[in-house]
Amino acid sequence: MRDAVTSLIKNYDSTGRYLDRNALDTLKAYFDSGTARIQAAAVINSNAASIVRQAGSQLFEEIPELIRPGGNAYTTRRYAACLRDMDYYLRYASYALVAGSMDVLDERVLQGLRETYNSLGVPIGSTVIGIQIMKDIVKEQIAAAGIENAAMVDQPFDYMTRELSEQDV
Ligand code: CYC
Repeated sequence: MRDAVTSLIKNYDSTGRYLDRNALDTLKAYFDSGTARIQAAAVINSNAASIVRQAGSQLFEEIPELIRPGGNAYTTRRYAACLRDMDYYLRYASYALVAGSMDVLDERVLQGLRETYNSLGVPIGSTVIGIQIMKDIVKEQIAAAGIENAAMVDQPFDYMTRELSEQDV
């Protein structure tokens, strides 16, 4: 599992180069955004349960078929599995934000997920909508907390969305 710093070092080390201007600019941008990343993670951590609950309600309001008989989130077991999955996405998004790298998402969340979802009939389009709803709620709360320069918050949510939706060619 890598973060912004270890991925950069790995790249330079593999070709035996000293850190050049580009590398230093990348590092500087990462460290400059450090406080905002940590503040964003703090907002997520202290509101996680309510973010998941609110996003779930909004998702089932937008796509009520999910919780009707025949829907993938119908029965309390599957309803709970869906909220649990949303909680996974939120928690791992907070890790990726702090790491400044999407590597943790590839390694811990996305690997094999599409195949699992397809085999269980979990609708990917609806999952993507759920992830985007969480992103919007998180962004609202971050703005309300007065955290500036938090543009990076979109990244992990958009990354999971994109990777989940990607079709095999
Ligand atoms: C199931 N979600 C699962 C399963 C996995 C994950 C592995 C199958 C095993 C199980 O039921 O626990 C996902 N597991 C993960 C992820 C990680 C992991 C991401 C990384 C930490 O370890 N159904 C819907 C909604 C959506 C949903 C759109 C919620 C957004 O209609 C989710 N996921 C959902 C449901 C199941 C599931 C309902 C149960 C499906 C079933 O058993 O029939």
